[in-house]
Amino acid sequence: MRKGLNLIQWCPGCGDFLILGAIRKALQELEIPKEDIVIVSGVGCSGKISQYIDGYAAETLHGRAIPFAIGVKLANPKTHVICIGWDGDGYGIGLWHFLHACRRNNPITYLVLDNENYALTTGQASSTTPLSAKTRTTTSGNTTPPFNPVELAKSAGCQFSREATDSNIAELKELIKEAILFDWFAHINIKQKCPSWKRW
Ligand SMILES: Cc1ncc(C[n+]2csc(CCOP(=O)(O)OP(=O)(O)O)c2C)c(N)n1
Ligand code: SF4
Ligand SMILES: [Mg+2]
Repeated sequence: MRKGLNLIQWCPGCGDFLILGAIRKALQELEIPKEDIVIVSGVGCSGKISQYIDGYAAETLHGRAIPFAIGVKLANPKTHVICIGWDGDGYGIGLWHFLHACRRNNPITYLVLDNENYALTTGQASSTTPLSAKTRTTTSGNTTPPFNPVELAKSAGCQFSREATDSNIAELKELIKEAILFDWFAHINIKQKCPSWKRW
């Protein structure tokens, strides 16, 4: 795929810019040859993020990035497969893939950009929207309790599941490096700024 032809079209102030920077820097510091990197993304505002990172890229379907990523890893176990998802993508429509990957301990890195809403489709409530938050689908305040992705992952058997934020990029970069070097399924839930829709 020819890269660099797709301009980034995220809103000003979006946390995706910082997270992209942290992923790029982590890979650079680990000195992994780009031929050994496969970035697999699902669908969300930054679904094209796989095209902005040096390495092979696959932009897959909403909620279906994990099975695709596992397939890549099975076909070529030497590659570092980094799967990128979002709260609606990975904790909503694709939730069961996440839980089974935790249970099976498939050796991929799974980064979830959690802005606590369905941003690309204009700000509906997701599985991580806090109680009382007003969204396009919870106009009087959310009454459905969110789940905690890290606790959920651990309860499904995940041995590496951490919480991070786009407010501390140095820490996030180090955590991403740790996750990539972990031999089995490694999950990071990254709390992400979304100034356009997340107003809580
Ligand atoms: C199978 C399927 N269902 C629904 C959609 C529509 N859709 C596109 S993005 C999206 C939600 C995105 O929310 P999230 O995954 O949290 O990513 P964000 O945009 O917040 O970064 C939905 C429902 C789709 N693309 N494919
Ligand atoms: S809607 Fe939110 S997540 Fe999407 S690009 Fe804008 S700020 Fe980023
Ligand atoms: Mg989201």
